[in-house]
Amino acid sequence: MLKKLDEIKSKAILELGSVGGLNSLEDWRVRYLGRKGELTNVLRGLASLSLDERKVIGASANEVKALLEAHLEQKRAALKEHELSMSIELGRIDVTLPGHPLPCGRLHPTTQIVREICAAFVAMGFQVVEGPEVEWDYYNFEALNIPPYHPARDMWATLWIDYETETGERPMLLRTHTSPMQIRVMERTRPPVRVVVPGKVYRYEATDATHESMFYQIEGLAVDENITLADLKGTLYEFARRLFGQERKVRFRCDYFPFVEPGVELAIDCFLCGGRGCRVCNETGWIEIMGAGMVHPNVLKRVGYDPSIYTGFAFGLGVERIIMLKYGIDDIRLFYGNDLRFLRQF
Ligand code: YSA
Repeated sequence: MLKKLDEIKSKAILELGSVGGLNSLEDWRVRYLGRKGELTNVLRGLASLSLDERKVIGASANEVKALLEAHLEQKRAALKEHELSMSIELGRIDVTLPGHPLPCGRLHPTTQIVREICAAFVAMGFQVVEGPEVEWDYYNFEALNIPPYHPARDMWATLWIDYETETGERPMLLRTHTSPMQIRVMERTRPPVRVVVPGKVYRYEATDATHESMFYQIEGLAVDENITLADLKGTLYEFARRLFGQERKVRFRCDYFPFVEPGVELAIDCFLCGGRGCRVCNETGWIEIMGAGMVHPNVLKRVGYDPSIYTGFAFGLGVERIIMLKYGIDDIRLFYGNDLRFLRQF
């Protein structure tokens, strides 16, 4: 049987040399390696041999099989290459034709606007920093002048993390706003401070046309000597002009946030109804895009800044609301619905 195997090997390799095309190569494969091929027949015959014979002849047959398979692959590659160069030579393949376009992704509209807004503030001298989405109660509330059980906590419907300290407290949460980064930045820098902080925030809220439970905010903070409310207004007017153009109406109104004094809210006239009132603006004609104010002295004291020397302003804007205003989108839920028909428009 060993002799037979040797014969098959020599004959197969000899014949392979004269194979000139992919079709005759397939005939060769069937003749030697196919289910009813010569080598397979030898392997089938192993069953009638003794165990010792089977070991020797089986190993040898497998060697021959591996060798023939390797020759087959080599020959196939060589024939394919030859056929390709012949096709090019004969003009059957036009190598000057443009290739098939590769599918190409793009930036999500939120990412695009986050970058645009940050660039507007960078041009006004702000730096961009980022911070954690899983936060401590201390940064999200307490250091921002919102002690435990303060009713202002109800302004931010909070998603708490199931983590308990040794004393039984549950101080970990998904940040409800980017304001905790005000504290983190001030803790590690001295004035002058000028930063913007883009990032995701989370709220335990029912969704509707203008509310999501996960959305993006951009926080802004400027602290130095002699900063006044006029600086805040000037900066935010300039931002609104850069992003929405000169003709958009901007409204400042008093608002309350425990970490500012005074606090304001900035709104822009509704893109859909032009200020007459509709479902997007809750019949008010205005869409609120950010909260802002002068940093509360208690917040400055908490991070070791002397409020008799330093003052500052801060703001926090909702990114998706800004995109809605800019492009006339009437439902915030479109952003994270993963509908490519919507996303491809940006
Ligand atoms: C206020 C004063 C400061 O000195 C600094 C920051 C702030 C903002 C404060 N941290 C805050 O979160 N205020 S807010 O609850 O009114 O949200 C800010 C903006 O986020 C809103 O003006 C709105 O544009 C957007 N927003 C709020 N809830 C939202 C939302 N966007 C989408 N879905 C929601 N559920």
